Amino acid sequence: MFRLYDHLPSGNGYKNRLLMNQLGIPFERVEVDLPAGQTRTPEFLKINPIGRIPVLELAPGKYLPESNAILLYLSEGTPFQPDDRWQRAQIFQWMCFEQYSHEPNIATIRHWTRIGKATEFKTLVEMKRPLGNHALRVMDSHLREQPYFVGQRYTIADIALYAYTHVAGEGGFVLEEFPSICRWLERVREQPNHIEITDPGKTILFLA
Ligand SMILES: N[C@@H](CCC(=O)N[C@@H](CS)C(=O)NCC(=O)O)C(=O)O
Repeated sequence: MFRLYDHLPSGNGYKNRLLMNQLGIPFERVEVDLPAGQTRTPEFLKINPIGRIPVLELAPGKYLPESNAILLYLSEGTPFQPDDRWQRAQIFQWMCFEQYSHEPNIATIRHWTRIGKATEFKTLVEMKRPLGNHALRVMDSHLREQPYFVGQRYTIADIALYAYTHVAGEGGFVLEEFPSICRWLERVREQPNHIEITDPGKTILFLA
């Protein structure tokens, strides 16, 4: 059975949990205690030298880190990743956007807010918030014309972007200002076998 090294509040981990649920792939979630520093222990660094979750263990000792690489791996040959070359390239395009323009600005502010450090990181928050809002504007304008990010249907591009967008309010982003995003969030929530970010599934603890 696949194992996902994960941390429940993580949007990156959630992308992979959500897809595996929607594909009906059984997996065991290994909860890694980030606040306790477990990602930086020698035991975890053997799993991912970068010291970050999520990591998918495909077979004993065979590890794949990076949430979007995991999405690509799991969705190959399924309706979540089209065969069409142009559509696949557009999926990669949105995933790069997510990692470069969206997650670093929206997920970080959400994280600092959740752990009560938004004031301590005030300068960074002030720098990142307009960049996060810009990313949301880009998404909203794209979704004004289309129901999903690529090919008029739900794909891993939507999963990659849904993860931190739907909880952006936890970082003080005002999603109501982006009506096309709000309608898209609803469409994503209505997909079969959708799970919430708070759903732990079958979980064991990482012991290090
Ligand atoms: N690009 C990576 C980012 C992974 C990442 O930033 N993980 C965070 C949690 S969301 C983490 O493990 N932080 C722990 C640490 O830095 O020690 C991905 O998409 O998987």
